[in-house]
Amino acid sequence: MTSHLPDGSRLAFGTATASYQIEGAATADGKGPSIWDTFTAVPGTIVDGSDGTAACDSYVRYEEDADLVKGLGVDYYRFSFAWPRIMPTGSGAVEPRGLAYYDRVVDALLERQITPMATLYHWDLPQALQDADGWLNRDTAERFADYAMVLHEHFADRVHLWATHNEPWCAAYLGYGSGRHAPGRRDGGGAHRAAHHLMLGHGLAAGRMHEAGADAVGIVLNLSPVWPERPEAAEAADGVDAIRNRVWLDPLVDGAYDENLLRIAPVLRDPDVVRDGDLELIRGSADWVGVNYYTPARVDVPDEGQSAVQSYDDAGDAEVDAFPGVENLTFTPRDPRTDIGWEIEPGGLEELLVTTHERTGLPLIVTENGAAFPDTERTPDGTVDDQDRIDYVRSHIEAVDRAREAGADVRAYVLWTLLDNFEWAEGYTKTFGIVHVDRTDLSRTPKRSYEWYSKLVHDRTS
Ligand code: PNW
Repeated sequence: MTSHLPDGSRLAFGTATASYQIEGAATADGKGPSIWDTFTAVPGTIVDGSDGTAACDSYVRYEEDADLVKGLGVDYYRFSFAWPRIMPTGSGAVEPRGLAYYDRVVDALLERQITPMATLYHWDLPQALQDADGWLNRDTAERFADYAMVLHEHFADRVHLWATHNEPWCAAYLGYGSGRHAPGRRDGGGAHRAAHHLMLGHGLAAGRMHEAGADAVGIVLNLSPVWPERPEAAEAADGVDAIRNRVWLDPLVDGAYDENLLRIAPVLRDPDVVRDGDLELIRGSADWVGVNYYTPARVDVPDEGQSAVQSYDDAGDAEVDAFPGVENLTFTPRDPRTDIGWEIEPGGLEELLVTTHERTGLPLIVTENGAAFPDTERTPDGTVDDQDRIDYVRSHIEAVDRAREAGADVRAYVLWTLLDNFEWAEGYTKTFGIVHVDRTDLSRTPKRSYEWYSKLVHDRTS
């Protein structure tokens, strides 16, 4: 039986966005509030004080966006559904105007021969579910599966390639551990509990979608190679690997959490949290794994006498919070780095794809890869001349090619992102787009990286 995954005969290409980051129209057509609407309203949460109220106005400009995707010549467009547009309070009544918006988006793609790759959850949880404790509450996993089935039933005739969650690590550890993302809680134990409930939601949704005939249901993970700086850091690195990578892959592959993870996350030993049958349900529930890769994690522990916690990013902070007694962990990226401080190391992607394929035996899709750089250089005609972004993407596609040659079953490369958009806690200050979006009139202007990617895709797919 042929499945709806790209077949891998050549590397397929795509580009990606996410609902809250591009749509705007925060209250249009019956949409309920999400945790990101609530979180961004709290002073101090977003570096420039911005929010997704306008974002890129893709709720209105989706046809122009679809034309831009078409111009790239890519096979796939990865986008996400906003749960509170479909079910304004997270459960119960379905909002037909929300479904109608995604009908327009999906049809615009199909008319242009672009295959939709749909993510069910890219972090915009309905606020009503957060009022009942969000991902700390096991019931949210059940509500997620119901929501997944509403979308599957409505779109199964046109959408065949599905991802349940995007980066549950961010939802759990940034949302409930460091508090840098919505809902802004700071509680390491809560982060691990949320992680389990996210995986449970994935397992429940995937199980029901499979029963209804779906054959390409995956999960998108921000896995990361974890490299100890020296032998003394090996144990700390193992702990980071546990909550970056194994907490997702072990239940998917083995239906278990390993001993080292359970030591770091004792809440996962609680039989009221991880109930009988949960892990069996999650095991084998994914047809493919999406890998989002930006940078490796270099872990060190300070020498005797030095005690300062030094963590370079949100990721580090979340893990420091989640580790009881491991406050001496450090994450120090090497140069060169992108504008967001993330080390540029394409070798990390090659290694990650090879090890993730070995670990899971599943088809892989690079569901996100890209770079934030400021739009300072211009060509004489005013086009953003983002050679640094071109170099980043080129070197990472070469890493994917090497991983495929080494036997990793990588089916597609999806560039993050089509449009400069709302970059979460960074607001509009960090731009990952291959299309510039003017913040005053939201007009779109392709950057040089857009022209470059379009040529690469045309050369490799024709
Ligand atoms: C991912 N961190 O977010 C998301 O899937 C995208 O929505 C986002 O725009 C993209 O990567 C670029 O950031 C992340 O702090 C946000 O470790 C933060 C972290 C990782 C991923």
